[in-house]
Order: sequence, then structure tokens, then C-alpha cells
Amino acid sequence: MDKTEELARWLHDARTTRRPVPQPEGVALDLPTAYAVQHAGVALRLAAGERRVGAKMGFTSRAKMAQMGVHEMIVGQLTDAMEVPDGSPFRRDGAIHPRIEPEVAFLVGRDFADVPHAGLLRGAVEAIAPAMEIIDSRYANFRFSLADVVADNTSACGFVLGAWQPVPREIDNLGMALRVDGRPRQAGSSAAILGSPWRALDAAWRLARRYGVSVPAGSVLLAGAATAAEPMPERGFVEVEVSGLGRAAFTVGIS
Ligand code: OOG
Ligand code: MG
Repeated sequence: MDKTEELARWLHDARTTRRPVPQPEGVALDLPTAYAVQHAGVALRLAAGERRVGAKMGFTSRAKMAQMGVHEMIVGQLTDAMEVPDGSPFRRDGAIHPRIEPEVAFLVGRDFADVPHAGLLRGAVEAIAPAMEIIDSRYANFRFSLADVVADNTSACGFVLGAWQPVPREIDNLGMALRVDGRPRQAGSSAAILGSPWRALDAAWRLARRYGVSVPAGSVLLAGAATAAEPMPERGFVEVEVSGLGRAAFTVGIS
């Protein structure tokens, strides 16, 4: 096994056994290698029968960068096994130390590879939805460098999508609220996502091209959290509301 495969397998096993691994010491990955590890990890999931359904941006808001001490955007990959249908339960015992992020999702109607310029991608967006991402670092204490988190598929664990909506004319300042059992936990605006979630789409196109992330037509793209991530409670009804777009929810620990 080469180094890339070995690191991918190590992170894969951490995820499936729910045993976090220490942040690798003395192994300074460069970004192309880190993305190669991410690809190898996704390949392990695809080989196990999962399907690719989209991509996600990370660190598109200052709140997230400050929370994690990381200062560059990253892209990760989503599979069908990660989707938590709106309103359904999430198995918390299947994760290590999950956190929740309020996001918006785009439904992209063209393969990124067929779009010659980032600006042209906006016209290919078919719908938008209120969303939550569930992140769960495979590293102990959520401690990682930029390359470490890229290798760990950007902490991707789960995502919840509300109903798809036609894209409103203005999406640059939508109120975003994350609530647990009706109580506010995080609140922000879509403006926190690079000034506009459209910029997250542009950035996704650039990063996906640079690092060989495949985003076929019909993919979901998560734009990145508008606020800091919130630790997942042991139990409760977790809900995001995005003004003008609606809500998405899941339950944890309630049978
Ligand atoms: C990495 C994932 C960041 C976002 O929305 O900014 C992310 C992490 O914080 O563990 O998904
Ligand atoms: Mg996220």
C-alpha cells in the first residue's frame, strides 16, 4: 500500500469504528497529496456501494475559519449514505463527536467539467434549499491542519436538505437560524458566506477543477456554514430556518 492509500484507510477505519485518530505528526501533507487521500477515501466508500451525490465547500465564512483556526477554503465530497432525509432521525452513536452547521444547498444542473468559466455556473443552478451539514472529524478533538482536514474529506458526515425552491432574485442576505427544541443556538446571515453564497459556487468550481473533484450534473453543492458549528445535543429536534427558503430538520436521540 502506498502512503496515500494507507492514510485513506486509516481515516476510513477511524470513521467506521468511531475511534478518532491523533492528528498526524511529522507528516506534513501538501494539498495535492491531501486531496489524493480524500479521493482514495471516497473510492473506498464507492467500492462499498455508496453513490456520489455532490460536493461541499468548507471555511467559506469567517466564523468557521476562526472556530477551526484554518484560513483557506476547501472542498469535500458527498455520498448518498450521508443524506439524512428531512425530518428523520440521525444515529448519533454512528458518529464520533458530531457538530451541526446551518447552510444552503444548490442543485447544479451541469457537470462542472463542462462549464468553461465559474461565472457560467450560476445559470446552471436549478434550485436552492435550506440545509444543515453534520460534520464529524475523524481526528481527536477536531484538531487538524488544512491538509489534514482535506484528507479527512473535510469532516463530511451527514447532510439534511429542506424542500428545493426556485432561486430567489436575492440570496445575499437571508437570515439563517439553527434551533434545538425551538431554542436558538446559532444565528447569522447568508452574507456571512463569502458575502454571497454565489461566491461559494464559484470557489467550488475552481477548487473542484484544481483538485480533480468530480461534480456531475444533478449534484448537490453545500455552500459552507454561515456560523460556527454547534455541538450536536444528545437528544432533541434540530432545525434550520433560512428566510425565504424554509426549514429542514432532523431528530437525535428521540425514538
Ligand atoms: C471542516 C468542515 C468545514 C464548513 O461548512 O465550513 C465545513 C470542519 O470544520 O471540521 O464544512
Ligand atoms: Mg459545512
